[in-house]
Amino acid sequence: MFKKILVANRGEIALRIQRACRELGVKAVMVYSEADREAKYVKLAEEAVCIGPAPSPLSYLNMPAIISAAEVTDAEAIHPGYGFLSENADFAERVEKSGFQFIGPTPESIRIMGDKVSAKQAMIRAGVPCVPGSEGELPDDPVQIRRIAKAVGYPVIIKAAGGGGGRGMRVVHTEAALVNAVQMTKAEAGAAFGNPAVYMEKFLQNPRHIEIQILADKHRNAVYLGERDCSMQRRHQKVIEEAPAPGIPRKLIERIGERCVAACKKIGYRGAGTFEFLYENGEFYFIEMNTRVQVEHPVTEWITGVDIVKTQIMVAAGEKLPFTQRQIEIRGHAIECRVNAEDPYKFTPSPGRITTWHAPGGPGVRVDSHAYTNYYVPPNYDSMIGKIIVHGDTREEALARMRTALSETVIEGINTNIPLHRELMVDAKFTTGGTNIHYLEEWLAHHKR
Ligand code: MV4
Repeated sequence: MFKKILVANRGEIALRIQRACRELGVKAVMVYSEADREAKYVKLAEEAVCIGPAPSPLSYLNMPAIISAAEVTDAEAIHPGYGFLSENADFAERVEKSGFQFIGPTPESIRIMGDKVSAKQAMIRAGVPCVPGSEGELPDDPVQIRRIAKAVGYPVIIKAAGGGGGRGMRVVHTEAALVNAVQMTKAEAGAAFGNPAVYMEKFLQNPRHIEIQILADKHRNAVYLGERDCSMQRRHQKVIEEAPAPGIPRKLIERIGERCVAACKKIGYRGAGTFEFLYENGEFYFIEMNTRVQVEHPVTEWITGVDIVKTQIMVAAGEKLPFTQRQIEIRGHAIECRVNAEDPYKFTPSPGRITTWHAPGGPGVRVDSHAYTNYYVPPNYDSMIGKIIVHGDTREEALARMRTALSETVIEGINTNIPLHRELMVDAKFTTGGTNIHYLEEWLAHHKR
């Protein structure tokens, strides 16, 4: 096992990784920007290094500053968390060329999954079902583009190979609009991602967003840890996640989970990863793979009993996965509410000083947050200030626990989306389960204030 790890992130995930290090008896070096001097995990740290000013390009995205911090503190490995440099293949490569272990997959895996065309081709080869569409990048020839769309069937969606997470996509309903839409998406993709390549898929109208969590070691062992339902989202930002996904037969999850595991083994994947699927009419369609630990990992930790962050560190150190697929059992139901510093209905950011912070507690309640009374939420970063996660034997018990937890939560001094969560936890459609990716935005449109 490593003696010392550098945590190249901020906020609640920096604290989460620090906790995993403590449990493993590994020293954690925290890095921080000038805006994060007062962060809890910096105060709790035995070692912390300032890596630059508040703007993330100068600090959390500053590769030389982060690698230098690892060098001066004699860290052996770097955990990138999520966001920032976590899915940057060049960073992973520079980390390894500097003699450190990157806690994540190989740069090659990150690069393949970062290009959505090569990711899809890898998944098709590995037997993972994908959305029907163009085989690879779209050609320039309008005649061929029309022929492909006709074969796929309208509506279609044009997606940038360099996009992902909802960036660089366009839905096309008619042949008349097709070629122009392709050209526009290509131009935007070239400007935004430095890669004009686009591909085409059948546009699924009312899918759910279901993802499969996997963990793999360096010895070609891999397991899936069930699924998460992340359909409750607004503008591609997840708001509520839960596991298991309501109403999806276990047999279907097992089938797709086994496909994901086989794909991991085939491509030599290692570390934590997530296969994102659209789920419609009883079928799974792969769309993207995330090569990092995700915000919503705690719901999976709770239904499986697996510590995903500790396991990431163990497999990066070369250890074998400490469990087999047969030992993974799904128990109960978990729900996560993301707590954002924002207006709950207008969604404008609400940074500033938290004057009161009362976190909820009791049976089946977990709070992952770096915030505390008198903590100043800096305006420079993402508005998520923490997560409330609950577990129950059943979904109904988990919902009741979340309602109780939200009723206990007091955050004053800034606006948060807690009032929105309180309303959603008693919404008839959400509490029934199985809402699709459009539900939250439709709900918000009908609950204007
Ligand atoms: C789609 C789709 C419908 N059909 N692809 C958006 C984020 C990116 N990961 C993929 N996205 C979508 N791809 C096909 N072929 C609809 C979406 C989509 C979406 C997906 C997951 C969660 C929320 C979403 C919101 C709008 C659109």
